[in-house]
Amino acid sequence: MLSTLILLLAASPSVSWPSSVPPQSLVYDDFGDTSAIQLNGVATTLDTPDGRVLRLVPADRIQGGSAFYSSMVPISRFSCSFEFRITDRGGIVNGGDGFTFLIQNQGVDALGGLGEGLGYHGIMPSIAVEFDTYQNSSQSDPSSNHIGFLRDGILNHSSLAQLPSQDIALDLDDGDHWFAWIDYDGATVEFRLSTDGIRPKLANLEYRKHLPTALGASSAFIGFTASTYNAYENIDIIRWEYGDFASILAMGAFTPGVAGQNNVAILENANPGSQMGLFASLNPGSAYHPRCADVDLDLDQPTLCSVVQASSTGTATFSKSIPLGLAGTKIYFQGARLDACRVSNRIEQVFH
Ligand SMILES: [Ca+2]
Ligand SMILES: [Ca+2]
Repeated sequence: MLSTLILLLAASPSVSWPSSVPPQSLVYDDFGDTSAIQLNGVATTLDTPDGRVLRLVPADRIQGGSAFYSSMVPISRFSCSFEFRITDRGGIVNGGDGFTFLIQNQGVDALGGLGEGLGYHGIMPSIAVEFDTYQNSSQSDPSSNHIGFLRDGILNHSSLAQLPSQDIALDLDDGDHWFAWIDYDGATVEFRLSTDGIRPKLANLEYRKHLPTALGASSAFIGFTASTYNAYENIDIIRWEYGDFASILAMGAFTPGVAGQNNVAILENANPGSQMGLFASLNPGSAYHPRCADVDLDLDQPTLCSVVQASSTGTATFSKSIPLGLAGTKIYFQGARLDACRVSNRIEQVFH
């Protein structure tokens, strides 16, 4: 009977970015307004088929650019995500050199060494993730297409032996849209990557580090660096979001809790404007993993049965007509933000 309910209520999950700015967060759906961003070197904004993007470097020789949010932001815990696209690769080999997302406390105008330096070389103190599209033997690069953690302006993988890196099968500079997530829970930085906009269940890379100690402060500048040399490509950031890690979502029981009637459950403390999903199952899960909203629910065989957009005050209201046939059946529900790592408490509901 529940499966019938789920089919009736099913809605396709959609990836969406918040359209409003929650407190203490930054959300750039495009870069039409960069008044709060410091652009360094050749970094600029440009109208493209993706809208007005942040172009870190153009497809030309020996270029370097960086961009930082002008104000320091809290780094004790955070969730960051962005979309990027690398186009028109050319020059020697097949495009280069790549870019970094970094957290640094050198200054808002920081721009490091070009070419193999990714505009990052020498920036310290800092922690970065690299999107490296050119293999430099002098940096012990594992391939011409890899991601990795970097620190303190050092790019040499031999010197960074304790920091994880990973070859990527698809070319990062293949001209397609790519999506990245960097989450920090106060202990471990997790780095995820996908081409479909769906946040992967498992992190590509993890780096256990106390960032406030590494950065020398509980706040820092966040942004991007990029460079070219004799290989080049356009490197565009299309969207960017940074905010507090894992807001606590709270979902209450359905009211009036009567089968055959319309029932309402309210989920609070969601990110304003974000897409919230309601999941249902006949069984509770065996483990609780509150950091993986999109997949790791505390439900066994959960089904997404409703998607709503959170209000400007962070409330999502799920309204469901519960079939009479479900009277007396215990159903487990959980709310989750669909494009990030946020899940609510699990509720148990018996409709009378
Ligand atoms: Ca390289
Ligand atoms: Ca590298």
